[in-house]
Amino acid sequence: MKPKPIADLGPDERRTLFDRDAGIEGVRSDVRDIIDKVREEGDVAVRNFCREFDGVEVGNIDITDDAERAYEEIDDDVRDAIEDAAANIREFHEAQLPEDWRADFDGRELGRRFRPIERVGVYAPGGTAAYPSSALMGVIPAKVAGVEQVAVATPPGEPQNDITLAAIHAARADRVYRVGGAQAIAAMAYGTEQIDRVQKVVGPGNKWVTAAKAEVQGDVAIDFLAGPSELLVLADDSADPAFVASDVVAQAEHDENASSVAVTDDADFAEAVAEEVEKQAGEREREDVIRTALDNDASGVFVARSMSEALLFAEEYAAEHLSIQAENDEDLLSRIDSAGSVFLGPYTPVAAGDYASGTNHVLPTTGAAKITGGLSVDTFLRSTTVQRLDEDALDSLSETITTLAESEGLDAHAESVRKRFE
Ligand code: HSO
Ligand code: ZN
Repeated sequence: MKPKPIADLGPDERRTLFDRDAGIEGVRSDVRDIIDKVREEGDVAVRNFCREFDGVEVGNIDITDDAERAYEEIDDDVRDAIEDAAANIREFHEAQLPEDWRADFDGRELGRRFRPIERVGVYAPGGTAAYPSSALMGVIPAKVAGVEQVAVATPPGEPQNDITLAAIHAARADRVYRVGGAQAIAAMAYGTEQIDRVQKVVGPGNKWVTAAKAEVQGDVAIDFLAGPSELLVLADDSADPAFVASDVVAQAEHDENASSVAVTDDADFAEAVAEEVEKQAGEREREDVIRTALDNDASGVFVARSMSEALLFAEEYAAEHLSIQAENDEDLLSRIDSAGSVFLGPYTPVAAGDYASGTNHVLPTTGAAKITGGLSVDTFLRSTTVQRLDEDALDSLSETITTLAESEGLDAHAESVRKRFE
C-alpha cells in the first residue's frame, strides 16, 4: 500500500472514492422475485428459501424460546460481556429519550409529543458474518423508545448461532424468527402465518437484505440502506502510526468490499502508517479479506498538502466512522459536518463503539452521513404536534388565515375562523 497524494487524484479516482454505492443493482430483480414469492406463499416460501439459500430445513420459524435457552447456556464470560455492552448501550440510548413539551407563543400554546412505533422488525446478520453485537444495536434502542413488539429475524444455521440468539434475548426482543436474507425482510414487511407484519424494518445486512429493504420501502418504513463498512482516520504526525493502522486493518476485516482510509498532512507519517498496515495485516487471521478490502479503490492512505485539504477530503467522503487522531482534534471536528460516528483521540478505537462504549454501530454508509445519522431512539419514535389557541391569539391571526385561505380559494377554511367571532 503506497500513500497517494490527494493532489494527484484524477476525476475518476475522486468519483470512486466519493460516490460509493451499496452495490445492490445486480441483485434487485432476483430480490423482487423472492419478495413476490413470500407475499404469495407465506411460510411455505420462507421454508423453501431457507432450504435453497441456507441449506437448512426449518420447522418452527418462531424460535423465541430457543433464544432464552441459548442465553442460559452460553459461556458465562460471553454472557457477562453481552450484558456489560447491553448496559452501556441502554444507558446511552436512554439519555436520548426526548421529553414531550408545550410552550406559549403569545397565546398560541404549541408543542410536540413523542410516541413509539408499535411493531418493529430488526435484522440481525447471522450468516458467514454473525454479529451478536448488531442484535444489541438494533433491539435496545427500539425497546428504550418503548416499542411494544420488537421482532428479530436472523438467518437459520445448523446449529443456530447461540451467541447471536443470546444477544437477541439479552436485548429483550419480543420475538425471534429463524429466517435470513431478502426473504426475512419480505416476511417482516408483509407478514406470513408465523411472522407478524411490522411497521418499520431496520438493521444492517448483506446486499440481498439491503436490496430487499430498498424494494419494500414505501409499504413499510426502513431506517436506511446500509452498504459495506467504512472508516476514515484523519491523523497528524502526533498520532501513533500503529494505532491508526490497527483501526484501518480492523475495519477492513469486515468484508472484501469494506473501505478503510487514512488521511494525513505528513508524507513521512503516511509512509509509517502504510508500513504498519502492511505489517499488521499479515498478522491477522482474516488477512485475505483485509488485503482485498485494502485493495479497493475506496481504500488507501492519502497525503494532503495541509490539514485543511485533509478535512475537505474527510467531509466529502462522509464516512460511516470518522476517527480523528490529531493534536487539535476538537478543532478539526468543529469543521466536519458529515460523519456517521466520530472517534476522538488515541484511546478511542472504532471497535469500542462497535461493541461496548454505548453508541450505536448501525450507521449511514456510502455518503449517506450527508443526510442522516445512525440508528438511535429517534428511529423508533414518531412525533405529533399539539396546539391550543386562546381567543385573542386566534383574533390576531384571523386576518392572516382568512387572507391566505381565500387566496387558495378555500372559503370554508376562512369561514371556520370567522364563525368563532360572530
Ligand atoms: N463496524 C461495523 C459493526 C461491527 N463491528 C460489528 C464488529 N461487529 C459497522 O459499524
Ligand atoms: Zn466493526
